[in-house]
Amino acid sequence: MYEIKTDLRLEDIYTPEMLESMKKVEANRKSNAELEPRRMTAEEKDQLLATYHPDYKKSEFTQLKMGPNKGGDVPLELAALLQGKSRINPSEINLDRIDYDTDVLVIGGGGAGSSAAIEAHKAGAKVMIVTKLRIGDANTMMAEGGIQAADKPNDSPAQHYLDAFGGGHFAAKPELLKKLVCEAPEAIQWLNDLGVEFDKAPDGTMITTHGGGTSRKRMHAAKDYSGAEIMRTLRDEVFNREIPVVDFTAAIELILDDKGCACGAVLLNMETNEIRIAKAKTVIIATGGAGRLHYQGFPTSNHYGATADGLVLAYRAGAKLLYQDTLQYHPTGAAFPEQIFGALVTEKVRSLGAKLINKNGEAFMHPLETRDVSAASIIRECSDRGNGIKTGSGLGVWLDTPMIEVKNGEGTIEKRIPAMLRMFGKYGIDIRKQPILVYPTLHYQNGGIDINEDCMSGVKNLFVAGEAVGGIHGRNRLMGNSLLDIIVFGRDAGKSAAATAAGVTVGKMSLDHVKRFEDERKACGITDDTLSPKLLPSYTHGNPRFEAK
Ligand code: MEZ
Repeated sequence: MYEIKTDLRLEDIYTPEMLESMKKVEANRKSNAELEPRRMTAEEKDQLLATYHPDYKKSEFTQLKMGPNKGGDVPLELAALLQGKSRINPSEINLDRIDYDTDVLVIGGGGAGSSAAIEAHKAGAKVMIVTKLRIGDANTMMAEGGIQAADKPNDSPAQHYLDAFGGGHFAAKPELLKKLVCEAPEAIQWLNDLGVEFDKAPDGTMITTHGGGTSRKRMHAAKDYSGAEIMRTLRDEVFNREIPVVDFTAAIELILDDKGCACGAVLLNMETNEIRIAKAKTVIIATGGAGRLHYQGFPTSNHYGATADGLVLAYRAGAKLLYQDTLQYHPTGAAFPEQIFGALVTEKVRSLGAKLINKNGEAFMHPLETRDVSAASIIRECSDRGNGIKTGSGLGVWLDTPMIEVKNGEGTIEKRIPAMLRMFGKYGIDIRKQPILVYPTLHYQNGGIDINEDCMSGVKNLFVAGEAVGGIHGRNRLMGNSLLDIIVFGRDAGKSAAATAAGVTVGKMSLDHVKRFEDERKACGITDDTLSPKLLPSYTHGNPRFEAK
């Protein structure tokens, strides 16, 4: 039995206003637990999103002035980076001095990069991973609630497809989404065989739950440490295969050959500032998301290095982006206490039965609407409706965690969501007894680099996997489909990159595309000399070379 050790009394933790509101939540708990709030109609959802979802706030977006997506809308922060200034002067880089020579260069050491490296290695290619932090410092590690796959008798990939296609506003690229759902059962089996400790019933069948927008229980989990458990297993496999991993080394430009094919990267050693050159027959971008750009000032659930680097590298090399104007705000980021502001409160809390409650103790929405709808609904409750609860730095609504044990019995929280119990327990909050305060947090980049079915971008021999891809999920992603896409597309990118590499002879290596990009910047009158890729968030102090101007 987990104990919350604290000398704090509730009055030491919460404001009087919070305690007053908490009493109403407690008084209504039983009736709210029995209530089935109705689902919104399609029209209600559209109107809600248009009015309250951050993606619809026009003043936060601008049109790109240059590059393959010229004229397309992007968030202001991303525009500055996509049209930013290179960290190198191409004429100062000696491409004749090769530091690393490999068949497949994987940029990024998260779940997608590791899966890609494992499969490329299995296919017989010489492969290496470069990562600007350490292998496993990635959003994969931060994912909690689970991974989807339609592998139960009452389910099917077709059903999974319909859920995800609708949840993504019918905008997903059909061929990518089809691959995602059809290869999902095999992905789970692959992870299970590698050693992921999925939650299982005594007879060995996987325990599955619902997520927002799912019509069947298909969320497979390792308690609420699912991403960490998957990353642990993948990292072990990378190490077991003795795949070289170059830590603390960021890719700061791609290298193309004289035929315009990707053939390596300019690397920056983050500790010594030295430039290194990697030559490769094929390159895989698996650099993850962008939460640390803090779009619109939102806090984030993302890891420290999530700064959209791969999008910048690929864009400068000529690859098109898709849905670069759509972000996911996870409905339930921690809003209180301040020390964990923006941290992920897994959707699994709602899958297990906790409801979202306003300051008057009312369950104001169905807890398992899709994420964009849920986030917009919470924002509305806290803004125009005036039903939010004041926290130190803003507002939040209650997520009534004790309701989980009202519905499922004592012990459920410790057994199914121990990470949540511990995260709040550190601050004297026992989520078995007290509800928690939540508000949307920047969680996922729905858009990214456009790829074909073989995971290749618009630049030849440049493959992409994971959160850096755009189009798999459309304009909104369902819970558990990201841990799934890093495995499905990571593995496939690794296989495709290895197969392609077998037939590649690298031509003359060049950085002419970087020169051309700089010329285009000048021709378009771009005077903002923000350095990109960003590499680390702006609140980093220290080496000014890493900081955006
Ligand atoms: O897919 C996700 O983003 C995920 C599993 C997050 C969560 O709520 O746990």
